[in-house]
Order: sequence, then structure tokens, then C-alpha cells
Amino acid sequence: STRASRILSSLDISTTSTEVPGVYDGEWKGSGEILTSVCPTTGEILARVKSASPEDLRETLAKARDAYTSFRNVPAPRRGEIIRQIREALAAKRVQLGALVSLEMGKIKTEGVGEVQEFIDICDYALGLSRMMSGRVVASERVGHSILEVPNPLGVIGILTAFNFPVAVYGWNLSLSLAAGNATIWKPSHTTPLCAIAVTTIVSKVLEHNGISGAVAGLVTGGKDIGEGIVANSGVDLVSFTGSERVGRSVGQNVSARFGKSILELGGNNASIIMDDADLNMAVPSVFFGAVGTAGQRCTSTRRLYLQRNIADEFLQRLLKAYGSVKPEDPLVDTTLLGPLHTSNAVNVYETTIKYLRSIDAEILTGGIRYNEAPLDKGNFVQPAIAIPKSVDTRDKIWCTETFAPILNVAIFDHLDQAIEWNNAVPQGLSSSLWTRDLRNAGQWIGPNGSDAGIVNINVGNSGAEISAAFGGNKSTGWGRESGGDAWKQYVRWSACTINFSNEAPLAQGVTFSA
Ligand code: UN1
Repeated sequence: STRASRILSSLDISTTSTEVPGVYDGEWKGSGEILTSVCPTTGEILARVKSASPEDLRETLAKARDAYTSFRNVPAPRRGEIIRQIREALAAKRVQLGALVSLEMGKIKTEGVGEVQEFIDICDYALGLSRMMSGRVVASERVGHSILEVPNPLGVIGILTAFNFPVAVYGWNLSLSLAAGNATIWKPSHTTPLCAIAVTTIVSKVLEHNGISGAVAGLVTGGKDIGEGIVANSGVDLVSFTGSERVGRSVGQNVSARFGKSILELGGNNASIIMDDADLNMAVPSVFFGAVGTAGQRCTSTRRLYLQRNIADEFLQRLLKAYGSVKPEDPLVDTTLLGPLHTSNAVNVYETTIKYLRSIDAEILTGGIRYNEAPLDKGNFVQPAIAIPKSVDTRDKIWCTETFAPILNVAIFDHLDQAIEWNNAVPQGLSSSLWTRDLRNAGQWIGPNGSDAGIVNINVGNSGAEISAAFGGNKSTGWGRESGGDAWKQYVRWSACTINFSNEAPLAQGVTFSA
């Protein structure tokens, strides 16, 4: 369509050539299979992309290693200055890149732009870090000795990202990797290659302008085999993977089998707990955003809602009113709140889950249908659902598995202890949210008897975290943290350096060993 070509050409992606190169290692190329990028709203093919062949992957990895060998000598504040320029280049394309996210992934305009903003924010953060990534000096037990903990660049970082945040999650990893002095190789989701090509185009121009090899931020679009090639390669020092628990399990095992490091950001099955003293004027819109925002396709989306008995009816009435106002529409129209699911397969997953809810006699308060009338029938539009399963048993798959679609399951509780038990009883542990104005509830929630998730919020919804906080989960959500907090410490290699500036060479622990 003309709209698609306008968005693509505003990001310097050629729409005249029939196949867009999807590999970058300092030069654009691609000799692997052709990936098609399909618009989830209209079903149109946006572009055909020449993905990476195994040979392309080998070359890109080799060039990344070379690029790292020189980039690690660039002083960190100078690397920060390059990150600042990347930030400016992204900001100049904020609207265009945001529109491409909406076009190719399907999220609504404000969220597409928000994702670019998230990348910009983490660049600011990494710029600051570039002057603050300090080690420590530790007291030695020996006279005339000092112990230094020294961070150095780590090497080549493999970044494997998911479709749902096709820009921001790469941004988290790239910015910290660059600040730390590493080279990266990015394998985006095979369904969002254009977002990756657009971002890499922006980043590579800045690198080249600064006389830095573009291979510092390489790109290999492709499928499973390319992802597996990165995971298996001992030249990739850290693999940062975002995706399903099933794939993440094999990534984690394969990377650790070769003693590599990994960061895993896998499934979320996030609960919001609403106490009867909560401010519903805040809680209702937040749950609405958590469950319906991004059409329920964030790792942090709200999937479980636990309501204290006294406010349950009122809460549901108000939430239903909000759901009633949502119309599925083109995500690029300003007023749209609900875009399509990303793929038709996601629609199948949604329909299967609705069918299962019916089979267990859950009460479906709203939703459950796929929109079949034109023009929505061309896209993957479904109606957000709220269901009350009869059973609150968290071993039932409706509670313990993550369905990547806008389905919110509700249960009613009497005491906070019960709700916390439910919150923690699932395998996943990404994000959790408690609504209360009682300090005692808040204290319990964040303490040893509270939520076991990586993100534990109070009067803040499950999704939409800021970059300054460490992002990640516990249990089957995986391990490691991305973005803020101490996440940068995973992107460097640490050494403990003991320095003796005395004229003796004593042993530690008072050990004597002389002939
Ligand atoms: C994800 O869904 O993988 O907290 C990332 C949020 C966003 C990032 C989500 N800042 O919802």
C-alpha cells in the first residue's frame, strides 16, 4: 500500500527493490531464505527480506569478534558519546519508527512511539553509565596489598528478541552492550524483520560516522537455525534471549553446556490483586491497560485478576464498562485502543483458550470472538475477554499457563494471604501488582511473605515498567535482568585483581610455606 511504502521509505528502506537485504555486518547483504513481513492489520505483504544463510552468520560473527577487539579500546565515555548520537538519531525518527512498529507488529500508535521512546530513554541511561561503570577497591587482609574488582568488556553479545517489543528490548541490550564495550549480533523475531532493519540502519550510520565498524552492531534476520547457530557458538559470550519458556529452556541449556552466559526473559503470567481499600479510580484503568493494552501481548500483560470480595462486583462493572468502549481498529489511527494480534496463529491460541474456558464452564463476562466482518477480517482482530473460571485451583492450566492474547481470568478472595498464595503458585514470576492504601498490606507484599515475582508493584499496574528499574523475572520466567538496576554488570567480565605494593610476599590466611 502507499501508506506502507511511505513509512518504509521514511526509514530509508527501499520499496522499489523486490527483496530487502536482512543481514548487516558492516555491509548490507543476505543470501539465506526469503522472509515475508506481513501486516497483521491488513494481511498485506510489506516486504520480502533476504535473511541470513549459515555462511552470512559465520561472517557476521567473525566480523563482530574483530569489531569487538578494537571497540573495547574506545574509552567508555567516548562510547557513551556514540550512544548519545544514536539517541539523537532515534529521536529524529521517533514518529516514523513508531509507525513501522504499528505497521509490522500491530500495536497502537502511542505504544509504537512509546517503544522508540523506551530505546531513547535507555540510551540516556547508558550514556550516564558510560561514566559510572565502576568496580570497587576492597580491603585486603595483607599488609601493602589492595584488591580491585575490575569490569572489562565481555566480548560478543547475541541478542535474540521477540515480536512483541521489536525495538525496545533490542535497545535495552544494545545500549548496555555498547556502554560496556562489546559487539552485538541481533537475531530479531522472523516476523518483524523490517523493524530490525530500520533500527540497524539508524544505528549503523551513527557508528560509521564515528569511524566505528558497523559490525559492532550486526544484524542477522532469519529463523530457528540462525538463532540456534548463535546459541551454539562459543564465540558468543552472552546470549540475551526473550521469548517462550519452551525455547528459552533449550537456549539456557545449550548456552550453559558450553559455559556461556545467558539472560532469559521468558513467560509472564502476571496477577493484579485489588484490596477493598484500593482507589478504584486508579485501579480500574490500570487493569484495563494491563489486560487490553498491546492486545494482551506484553510479557508483563495482566492475565490474572484477584479481587477482594467487597469490591468485586463494583470493580467488574467498571472494568466491563471500559471493555465495552473498546473498538478494534487500525492501530495507526490516533484514537485506536485495540489493534490486531500479531499473527493468525495467535488468533488460534486465543480461540482455543476461549473454547477451553467454555469447556470448564467458566463464566465469560465479555469477549470470546474473532472479528470477521470487513475490513477487520483481513487482520487478526479478537475481542478482549474477561472470564471467571469456576475453579481457583492454580494447577488448572487456565491459571498456570501464559496465553499470549487478551484474556483476563478473575477470582475472588477474602484475605490477602490467599491472594498472595495464588499469585505465587504459578511457575512464572515476572510481574505482580497490588492495589491498597494500607501500609500493612504493602509491607507484606514486598517482604519475605509477599510476591515472588521480579517486578513487585504497589498501586502501579503489571505492565509499562520504566527503563531505570531492573527488568526480569524469577522461576520459569528465567534469570538475569535487563535494562536498569545492576543489569549492566552482566555485560562485562569481572576480575578480582590483588595487587601487592609491599616488599614482602605473604600468603593469605596466614599460611606459611618456606623451605
Ligand atoms: C516485554 O513484554 O517483553 O514493562 C517487555 C513493560 C515494557 C517492556 C515489556 N516496558 O511492559
